[in-house]
Amino acid sequence: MDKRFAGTVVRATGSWYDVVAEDGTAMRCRIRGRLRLKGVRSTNPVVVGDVVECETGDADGEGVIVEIRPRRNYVIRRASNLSKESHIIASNIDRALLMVSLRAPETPTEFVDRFLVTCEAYKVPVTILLSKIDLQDPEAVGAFRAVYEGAGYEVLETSVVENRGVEEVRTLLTGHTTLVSGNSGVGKSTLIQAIDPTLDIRTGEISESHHKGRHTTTFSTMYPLQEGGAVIDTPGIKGFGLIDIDDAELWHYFPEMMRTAPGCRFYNCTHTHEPGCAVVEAVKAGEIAWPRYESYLKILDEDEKYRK
Ligand SMILES: Nc1nc2c(ncn2[C@@H]2O[C@H](COP(=O)(O)OP(=O)(O)OP(=O)(O)O)[C@@H](O)[C@H]2O)c(=O)[nH]1
Ligand SMILES: [Mg+2]
Ligand SMILES: [Zn+2]
Repeated sequence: MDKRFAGTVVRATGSWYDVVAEDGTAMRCRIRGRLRLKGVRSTNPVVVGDVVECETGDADGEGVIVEIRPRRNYVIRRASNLSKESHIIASNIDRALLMVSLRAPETPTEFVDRFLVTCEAYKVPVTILLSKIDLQDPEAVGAFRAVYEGAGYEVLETSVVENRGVEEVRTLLTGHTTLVSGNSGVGKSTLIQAIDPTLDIRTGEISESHHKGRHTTTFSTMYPLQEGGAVIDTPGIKGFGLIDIDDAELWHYFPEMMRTAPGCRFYNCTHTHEPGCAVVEAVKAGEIAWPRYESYLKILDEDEKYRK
């Protein structure tokens, strides 16, 4: 291996990074201080999916990441509610798979909508995956599908215990780089393990009494798939705060509002109080789902205090 090489970050712990070079060799690397400074508003300057330049290291066999190549895209959230810092979940991905469970554990609607908004804003194609379908109430599943398919999203259903939908997900993943994200305990790692049983991934047990997921996956990891492509397993996230998205542009990231807004009387309509608002009319007529519009209003309202 040359002294300097390029590779992809396949595992990021915060203190060290596994980088796989183009020739397939893997090396554990650390980062140089100035990379930290560059990503000063981010809690994690180097993320899984990054293509980086490294130098082979010292006697201990570790490398040093000296440069991050420009990212094609990424998914980012506010590190915590009141923080000005951001956390990048992964970069250079072809698709995000948002795993949602309607119960055991329950993914809040607002979490789903915030994640979707971010994917729209950063131009990352996203597919919603309803997990643990064996545990769900069919009516709740139907209602969820109606809302999100109505907005224009593809919704898949899986049950790993009943082996339902797994083949469909395998097909979706093959040949691409996919980020799998969602709350803790929704079954991300279990599904990835089912997609490729040769992988060795730790999954969690949910305590029967209170259905609270334990955080099992602690580091983001990119796994190559046998049939081509790669999948990124991530630690479960609790909240999904938006960052760097202005109030005025928020509705651009709700595809159904984007389709309807050309009918509004005012070009700068915020779709809240204006007369002649086509979006509000569509909500009243049931053409735009109320929960989605409600999320829009909530995000406008709640995020205001964090954005200043
Ligand atoms: N009934 C049922 N249980 C499932 C299914 N998929 C996963 N589980 C269970 O859900 C629990 C959590 O699964 P994990 O795969 O560890 O969840 P995770 O999303 O990776 O969680 P974190 O790593 O904490 O983010 C485990 O006990 C799994 O056995 C499913 O399709 N049906
Ligand atoms: Mg996991
Ligand atoms: Zn309007």
